[in-house]
Amino acid sequence: KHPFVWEDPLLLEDSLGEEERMIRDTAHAYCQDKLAARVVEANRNEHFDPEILREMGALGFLGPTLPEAYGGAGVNYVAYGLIAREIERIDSGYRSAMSVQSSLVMYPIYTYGSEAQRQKYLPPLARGEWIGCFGLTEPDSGSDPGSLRTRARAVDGGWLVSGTKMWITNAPLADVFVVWAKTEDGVIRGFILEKGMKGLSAPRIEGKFSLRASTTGEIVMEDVFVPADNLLPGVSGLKGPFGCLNRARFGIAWGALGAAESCWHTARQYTLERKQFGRPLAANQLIQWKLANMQTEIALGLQGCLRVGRLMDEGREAPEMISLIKRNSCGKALEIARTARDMLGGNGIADAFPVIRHVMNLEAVNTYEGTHDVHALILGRAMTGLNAFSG
Ligand code: TGC
Ligand code: FAD
Repeated sequence: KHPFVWEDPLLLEDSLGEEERMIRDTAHAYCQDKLAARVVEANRNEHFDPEILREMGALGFLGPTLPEAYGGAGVNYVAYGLIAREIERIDSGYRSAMSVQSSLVMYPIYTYGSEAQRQKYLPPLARGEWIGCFGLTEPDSGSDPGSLRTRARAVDGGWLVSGTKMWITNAPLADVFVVWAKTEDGVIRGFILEKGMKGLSAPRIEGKFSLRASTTGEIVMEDVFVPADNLLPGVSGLKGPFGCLNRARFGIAWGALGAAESCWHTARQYTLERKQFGRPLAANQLIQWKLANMQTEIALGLQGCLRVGRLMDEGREAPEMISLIKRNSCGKALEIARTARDMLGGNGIADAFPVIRHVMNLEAVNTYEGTHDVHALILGRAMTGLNAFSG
């Protein structure tokens, strides 16, 4: 009989290359040594330390798939997913900071930007010296970004951009803002705004009970003059922001399972140690059934992420595949976190354990970058040919 590795039941490890394992080990060590110690206070105090992005930059975790010539690490998408999983094993808020910088700011500048834009912005973003944010969502435009109202009016030498973006990760700390706006002909274009531009502000959103270790804000733009050179020349239409979202959603699919693994391992250890009715909680059938469900969903979910990662590395991914794994990982991770919280009894609500923090975080992770239900509708449309978004 071959041995059964309970924490890696389908031997994901065997499917990784040497370089992928090395990157994963580096990420694991950094997250356990440097992030784990900070997260409880950060979560209690709703604080994100920008130094974290500089540390991630030094390790090559920002824009890791981009070429080294622009400060990237030139690694594949599977490696990017493995990094996201290790970071989110600690906290979804830290993975958010990495995802936004890598997939939603550096990726569009690299893919849709001019050579001058790449040279100017990518190296400091890769080092974490500059912080980026991505403004698509608005107060009246969330799941339906095509309805966005931010406007860019052509003027001599550039554009005047006006509008409000809502729920923007990193916005209050950001130096660089990738903002999506409609020009006078109604076409969506991407603009790079910089901190300090007249008419630009990014107030912080207070009182979140999810992703408290990540800073979230608005972007308020009142006739901000944006030079013509700051328009992203390489794309127009919704496929611009969606191209970025495909990458970020892929990272979330891996990351959410990292958070789920943290909850599963905590619940297993806790129920092995905690005795009630004269024996460990883990000796009860109901507890083992819950642990088996967690193990099964995580193992299967990771295989799906790995498969999509390999297809991305071959350039064969369809966006619907990414919807499938983003939806599956986030929904399953949230369910696993809630179950683990219950298994810890009263201790399940205390931040001495990571579980309640993961529960709270995963509520937002299940909502952002396309809600659980919106991804179901994307898959439903692809399966039936019928669009259920609008009547
Ligand atoms: P639809 O007609 O489907 O598409 C319009 C155009 O976009 C193209 N497209 C895509 N291209 C590449 N990848 C994708 N995934 C794409 N999805 C659509 C499409 O081909 C079309 O192109 P063209 O050239 O024909 O014009 O547009 P719709 O208005 O019907 O959209 C429907 C829907 C629901 C799919 C979409 O709007 C959606 O996904 N909504 C969810 C919104 C969302 O995900 N927002 C995310 C905001 S950013 C964020 O949350 C960051 S959190 C980060 C963190 O902290 O980690
Ligand atoms: P709505 O679109 O109003 O949806 C509300 C509910 O209605 C959901 O359950 C949804 O599934 C459902 N629904 C919507 N349409 C349909 C339909 N057609 N059929 C059935 N049900 C439907 N955005 C950015 O641009 N940049 C960021 O950096 C960013 N960071 C974020 C960070 C946090 C912490 C959060 C919470 C959000 C962030 N977002 C960001 C915004 C995020 O992408 C949106 O919250 C998300 O897309 C959902 O939009 P909404 O909140 O307006 O909800």
